Amino acid sequence: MSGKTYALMFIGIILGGCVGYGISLVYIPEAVDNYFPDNYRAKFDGLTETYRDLSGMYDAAVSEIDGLGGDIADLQASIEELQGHYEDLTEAHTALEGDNAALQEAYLSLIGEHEALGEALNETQESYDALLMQYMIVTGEAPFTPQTPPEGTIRKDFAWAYGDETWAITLYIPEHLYDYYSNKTRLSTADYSVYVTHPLDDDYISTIIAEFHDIAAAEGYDEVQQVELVVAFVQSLPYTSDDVSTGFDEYARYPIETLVDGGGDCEDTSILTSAFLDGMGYGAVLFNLPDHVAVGVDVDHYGNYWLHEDVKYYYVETTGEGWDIGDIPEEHQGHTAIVYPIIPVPIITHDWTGSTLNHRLTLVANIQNVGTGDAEHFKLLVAYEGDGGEIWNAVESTFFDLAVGEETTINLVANEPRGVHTRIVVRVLDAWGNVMDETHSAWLDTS
Ligand SMILES: [Ca+2]
Ligand SMILES: [Ca+2]
Repeated sequence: MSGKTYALMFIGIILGGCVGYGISLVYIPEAVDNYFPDNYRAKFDGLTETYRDLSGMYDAAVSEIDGLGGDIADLQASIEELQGHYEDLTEAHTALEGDNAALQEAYLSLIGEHEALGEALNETQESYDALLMQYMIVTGEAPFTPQTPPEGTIRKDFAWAYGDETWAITLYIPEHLYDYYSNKTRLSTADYSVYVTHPLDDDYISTIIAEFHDIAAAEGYDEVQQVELVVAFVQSLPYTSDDVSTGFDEYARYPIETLVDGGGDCEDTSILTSAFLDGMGYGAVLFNLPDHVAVGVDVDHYGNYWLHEDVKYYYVETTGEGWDIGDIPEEHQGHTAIVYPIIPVPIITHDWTGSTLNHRLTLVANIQNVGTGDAEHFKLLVAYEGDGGEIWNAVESTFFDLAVGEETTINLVANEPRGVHTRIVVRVLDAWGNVMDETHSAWLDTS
């Protein structure tokens, strides 16, 4: 054998030894134990354990991540679905907005049409009323079935001439007012102002005055022309004497009655005229003349007037057409007039019973205020009257007040005069001693 061969054999023996030793370390733990100290083995085992734990945790984390990935995919799908819904809703909302705008436009256009129709209706109504009035003026009668008046009212159409024109108004007079006034007991007074100052009709009278004001405003009338317009209206009402229309004479009508009845005689038309003029704010009075009643008005005019408390009240004739302010019909000229202002006044009525015992009269009187103003400091008087007008044994009550619509009972005792021809007289006196109401017994002869 050569040297080279020996060398190679020697290297082979060394390599084989090394490999054998390495194999013994891997496959025989005792070999490792023998080779490495104890604490290294324990550390190795601990690390191996830790590695296994971490590996388990890693696997669990991976599986969890997989699970979360699934959830994320689900959420993504939900988001996409909601996105789709949102887009659908947006589209629907836009469509509805469009519809709403179209409806709004249609609504506005309908409102416009409604207003135009309302206006056209009013114009038609006015034309109809005007035509009806013209027809009535020409023929003196109503041509068509008149429109149904509002419930509880009485329709009255009036037409009258003033200032080269014919004017027309239609009144719907509340039935309850007419019923109230026409059923009211007539007052025994020559002061017709209470028919004007009664308050129940004031609001309704104002609505008629508003119609006069409309005409006056449109025509630019001054004060005198406004009075003339109203006077011409009343003068155009037909004259109806009381005994023909009511069955008895001197039946005074409240303004509403004269309007519904369509006319009256002098006190009725004077009451109506003064109600209008007073309501319009003019100073107005009533004139009582022999067998006649007229109105006085405080305007700047010329002609006949009566002075009352330093104010000139120009005469206004309310019956018959064509009388100007200040004109007095011939038959009423040259008389004295009693002037009644249009102010609320008490109107007193009374009745009584009396009994006489031992020449002493016991009187029980019932007194009522049927006027429009309160009675203050009034007195009751009882006495015996001789046929020459002498007054015997007068007895007066203490003062009493009586508000509008109230009544009271008063007892008085008076001595009967002996052996005379006499009658009992009972008077209600105002605070100044004026006789407001008076009644008498029949004539009798005392013992
Ligand atoms: Ca009145
Ligand atoms: Ca009358």
